Amino acid sequence: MKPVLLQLCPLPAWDEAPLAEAFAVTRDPGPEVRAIVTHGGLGVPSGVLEACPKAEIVAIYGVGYDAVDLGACRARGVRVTNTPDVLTEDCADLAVGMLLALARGIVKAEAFARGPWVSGGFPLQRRVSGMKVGILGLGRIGAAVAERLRGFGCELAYTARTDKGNGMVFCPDAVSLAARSEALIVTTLSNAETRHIVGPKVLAALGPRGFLVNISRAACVDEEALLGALESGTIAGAALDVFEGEPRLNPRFLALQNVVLQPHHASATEETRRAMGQLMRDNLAAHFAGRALLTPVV
Ligand code: 8YV
Repeated sequence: MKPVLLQLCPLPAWDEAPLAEAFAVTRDPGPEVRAIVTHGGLGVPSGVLEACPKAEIVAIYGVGYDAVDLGACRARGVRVTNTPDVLTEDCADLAVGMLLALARGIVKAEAFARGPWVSGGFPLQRRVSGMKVGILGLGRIGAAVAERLRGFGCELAYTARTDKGNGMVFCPDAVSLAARSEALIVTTLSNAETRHIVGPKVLAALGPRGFLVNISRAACVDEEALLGALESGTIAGAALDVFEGEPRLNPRFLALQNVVLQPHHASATEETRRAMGQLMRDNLAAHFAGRALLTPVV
């Protein structure tokens, strides 16, 4: 008999078909569920583990595991896997694209070009090449962002748990990083330690010429403080791929001209989503074949 798999999130057809081959897929939690599939933002909502007492594994279609209660999984002996590495390059690409879009006003320029195009009417923008950029959290994605921005001749600094001795300027905390940065790119993990790590002090340190880019999680930024800073011009602008309460955005964002808003799609290319789906399914297959998990979190 096929093991029962609870699918909590929509998946592309190229994943749903092989999942349905290998598992009895259900959308409802229940006592017969042995595997749970979910995405990074959704995680495992409260009550689901309790409703699935025979669950053995949670396979996350995404790298972030902040929405899964790892302690509860450990206590129940539930394994957790995610999909790191395969999405690193896309996330870094989008972060750099968002910085370019924000600093160069690419989205507003497109609207302007569609008309009325008044000669000399589009305001001068800001240069990214050579910019002082701070990377908040130099993990895999942060390092890939740094690699790209080196090609732009940016002056790079970062925070991390330890000084990596990599030739970039190490800052011990987010405030000192923001103070030396014209753009701050949030690539850190989301956890209790990094919750609202970008708050009033960091925004003040970034200053009226500073840009913020967030491709991590909304929880890393104090959204109220950010909205206030954007509205008052305390910072120059923000490019955001993640929002509190997404997919519903705080309407205050929509009234702003100094933002670039993205629909949480840093990993959303066909190539990467295929690789994420494959890795997620390979982890499930390994578990049910009694082999070592490829990318275990727990
Ligand atoms: C996706 C993500 O939004 O990897 C993550 O943690 O947030 C993204 O890649 C998601 O998990 C896929 O729907």
